[in-house]
Amino acid sequence: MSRPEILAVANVHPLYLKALKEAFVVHERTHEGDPAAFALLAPNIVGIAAGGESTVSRSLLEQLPNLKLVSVFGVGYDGIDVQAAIDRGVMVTHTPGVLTDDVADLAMGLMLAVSRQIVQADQHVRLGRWPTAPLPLGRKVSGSRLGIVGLGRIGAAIARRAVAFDMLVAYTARTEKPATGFHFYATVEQLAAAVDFLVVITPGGQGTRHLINASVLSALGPNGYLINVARGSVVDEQALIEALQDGRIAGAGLDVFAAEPHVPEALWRMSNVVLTPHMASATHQTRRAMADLAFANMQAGVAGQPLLTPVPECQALLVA
Ligand code: NAP
Ligand code: 8YV
Repeated sequence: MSRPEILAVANVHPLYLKALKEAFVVHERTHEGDPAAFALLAPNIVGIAAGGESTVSRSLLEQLPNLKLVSVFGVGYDGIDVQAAIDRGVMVTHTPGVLTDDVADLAMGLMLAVSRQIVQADQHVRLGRWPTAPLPLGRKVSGSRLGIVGLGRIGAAIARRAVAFDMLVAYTARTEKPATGFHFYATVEQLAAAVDFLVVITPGGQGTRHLINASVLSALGPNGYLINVARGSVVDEQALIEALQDGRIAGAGLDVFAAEPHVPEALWRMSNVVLTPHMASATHQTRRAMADLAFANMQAGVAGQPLLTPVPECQALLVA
């Protein structure tokens, strides 16, 4: 029996691709590389494999008359036109939960790295400066005030870690969560004004675009640190660079950027900034779990079986 055919768009992780290739015929970015061949094979495509940073547009979806699902390797799916998929009866799945711990760990790591100057301290030792010059003092994390923008799965995991650091946790989200016992602020600006560290962990997309703007950064203030492990689009990057240059905030820990993999050179030069290449979920264990879940969703969707983790918009459809 012939194997079902899948289209892999840009940014699909190799572990996920490997699993797919064992079960399906995988066309890798054929729509970009060979449009003529793609036009011929498009009616055969039943699944799209994507990553958290992939784009799946309405126009691509419209070219695939027999598509059943888009299975995203990642919890964020802001690059997928979910409404266009739903309009065509196509389901979208993602990988929530399995990466929560890793992302929360990296958020804590960035907070510690930037405030305790771990990167500069390492250079201080390696460059042989220890015998001759003291390292400037850092900033205490334990017992300080943490503001979390987005108290979902990952935000809550960051809060649990912060409680163990005796931090005073507050948050903002679309909805208040009284059961958490943490103080809720209705706006990001109010939250920023009340904390020492502001950690951003919302989805990307239009709903959160530039949620962190110049006013929020000014409210965070010259002793405040911004940590972004969400999406680059959530922060106005130019406003952030200016706030750092002017000393309007103390520093930043950034895992995500507006135009990845390109990071503004202005940020490279700043010693009060720690930069990582969108790697919050990049451990062997978690990437394996993400690949397994994305693959299981693809298998289920192609076979017409119940999906393991449809995105909330599609869950709502399945329930209705
Ligand atoms: P989640 O459980 O859906 O949580 C999202 C949270 O964001 C919710 O608390 C939600 O509020 C809040 N939110 C949404 N829109 C908002 C807005 N306009 N203003 C304020 N808060 C808003 O998702 P998750 O599993 O924690 O993942 C969150 C995001 O992290 C992903 O979508 C992805 O973009 C990012 N991420 C990044 C990496 C990385 O490698 N750096 C890895 C994984 C995930 P409500 O609770 O009120 O709905
Ligand atoms: C991944 C992510 O790096 O899950 C997400 O939303 O941003 C990360 O876990 C990405 O999805 C890999 O494609």
